[in-house]
Amino acid sequence: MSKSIEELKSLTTQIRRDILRMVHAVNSGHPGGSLGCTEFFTALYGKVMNYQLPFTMEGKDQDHFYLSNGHISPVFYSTLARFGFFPVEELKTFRKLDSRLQGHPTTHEGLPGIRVASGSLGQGLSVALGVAQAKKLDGENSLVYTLQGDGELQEGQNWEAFMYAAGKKVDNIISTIDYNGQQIDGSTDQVLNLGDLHAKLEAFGWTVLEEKNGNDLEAVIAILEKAKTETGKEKPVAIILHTQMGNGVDFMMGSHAWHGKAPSDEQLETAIKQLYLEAPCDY
Ligand SMILES: Cc1ncc(C[n+]2csc(CCOP(=O)(O)OP(=O)(O)O)c2C)c(N)n1
Ligand SMILES: [Mg+2]
Repeated sequence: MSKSIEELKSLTTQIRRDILRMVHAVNSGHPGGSLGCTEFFTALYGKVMNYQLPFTMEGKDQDHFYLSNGHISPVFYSTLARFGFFPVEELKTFRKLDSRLQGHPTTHEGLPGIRVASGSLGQGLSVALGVAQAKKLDGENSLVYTLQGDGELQEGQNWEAFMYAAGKKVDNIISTIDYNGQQIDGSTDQVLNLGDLHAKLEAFGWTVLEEKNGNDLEAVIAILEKAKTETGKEKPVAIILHTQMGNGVDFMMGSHAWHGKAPSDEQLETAIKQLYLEAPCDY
């Protein structure tokens, strides 16, 4: 059943609460990128993507999503749970031994919603392109969505995939880049400047859209819907989505420091107060 924008906005707050609780509980994991991509995931699973439950690996005649920057698994797992792929209770098992919710997504545990292992950066787009081409060969009209980190683009396999997608006219893919300007060791500018990413992707033959308000749910829905209208035109479609690492928690925002660090007990308490919900449904 389709949720209203107001319901989806509350859900982004709930997902942020989940992310912090999951990472805090095991004192490990990646809150920064997760908090920054919360609107993207909510928009995708709440409004934009065509999928059915129960989940099937093949997902015939359905849109698929591939997370390439697998370290932001907390936001992926919380989104899947909140949209009914598996019980919310299971978020408690994040990063525990024998859990289906490994620190980086894997497939052999059979967690509904996960179609590829990720965490070794750079591979997701290549995988998704294969799926997109298979869907075309099967005569499907479905779309394939991906998410990559901006720091992740320093991994060379992405550029092979960008070239391949345009060269083979894979026009049923919408590939979003989490453009938060941060990565594990500092800003992307300091570590390895991406230069004019928009111009580079265009030069590689992609249709490139850009959204400066990647933490505004309505703006994210709108840019994804616009991207859909650009599919089927013999060119792959990219969205450069400007987000803020750590968005929603004042002391985590905009710094690489929270790329992969858990909050202390006091920090969790402070953060949760900032993510107020009248009727939180914490697990
Ligand atoms: C192939 C590979 N190299 C290095 C790493 C270690 N690593 C994990 S996350 C990360 C930073 C990625 O930056 P970005 O994609 O911008 O993610 P963000 O910090 O914004 O969440 C690195 C280098 C990895 N997981 N895989
Ligand atoms: Mg980044």
